[in-house]
Amino acid sequence: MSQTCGFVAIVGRPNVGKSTLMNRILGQKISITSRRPQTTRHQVMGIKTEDETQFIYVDTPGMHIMSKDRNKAINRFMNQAATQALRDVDCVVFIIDRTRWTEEDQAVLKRLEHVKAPVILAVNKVDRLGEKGDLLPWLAEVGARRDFAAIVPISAKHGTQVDTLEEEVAKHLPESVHFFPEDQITDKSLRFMAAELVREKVMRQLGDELPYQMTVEIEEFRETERVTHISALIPCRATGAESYFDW
Ligand SMILES: Nc1nc2c(ncn2[C@@H]2O[C@H](COP(=O)(O)OP(=O)(O)OP(=O)(O)O)[C@@H](O)[C@H]2O)c(=O)[nH]1
Ligand SMILES: [Mg+2]
Repeated sequence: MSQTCGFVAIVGRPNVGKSTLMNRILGQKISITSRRPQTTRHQVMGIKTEDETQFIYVDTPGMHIMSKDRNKAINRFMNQAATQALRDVDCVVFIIDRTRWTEEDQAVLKRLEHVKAPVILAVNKVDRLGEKGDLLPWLAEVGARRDFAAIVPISAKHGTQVDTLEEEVAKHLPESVHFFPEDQITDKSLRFMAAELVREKVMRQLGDELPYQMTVEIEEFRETERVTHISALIPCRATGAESYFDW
């Protein structure tokens, strides 16, 4: 049997569950998640190889409407990262949060207008759907907004129907040799993952006290035979300290 392999962009507004979905599909934490919007800042690849099929998922920062606030540079950077992921992909998974359609979802849909690759709509967080009867009419309504290749209600958190979504994605992967070795699961280094995990813990533990202008720099990453020594610096921007950050 011939091999198939392709890139699959996971897009949507902040906080809809893109990274949770990628981790669920991969069966491990590749991309950090939190209750706060704008958790993902960089594109992260999650690679899944099953027999002759290789899926290369690209988790993206949430696309959002840019405000004229102090975070302008990072907003622009994150939107660009998300848009770039749409070039040359074989399939797009567009995620929304249940039946809550916002201006930002509309903006993402607009950005998908020129995308030639098939777009699958994943209606996420159905585990938290209040009125289950609202779903069917909503699927019909949202389905009229674009010619989606498929519409799949899922719960990324609990895994509901995620296998159905993967089957839909697999239909659009072209015949190709695999780009990555079978056992590789991401394009990111251990050092990057360490920084991301620290950032996730800070975001989760500090909640509302956390300033958005926070980053993590790994100062030491030293692997010895049994222990890896990691030290991280967590700069937080105070007023007047803008120049410290390159974003
Ligand atoms: N109940 C429920 N919660 C979910 C589901 N999927 C994601 N979440 C929660 O939604 C929040 C946001 O999830 P993320 O995966 O970080 O969302 P994201 O789209 O990657 O967000 P950004 O990276 O900020 O754009 C987290 O608290 C998740 O636990 C789901 O299927 N059901
Ligand atoms: Mg994310």
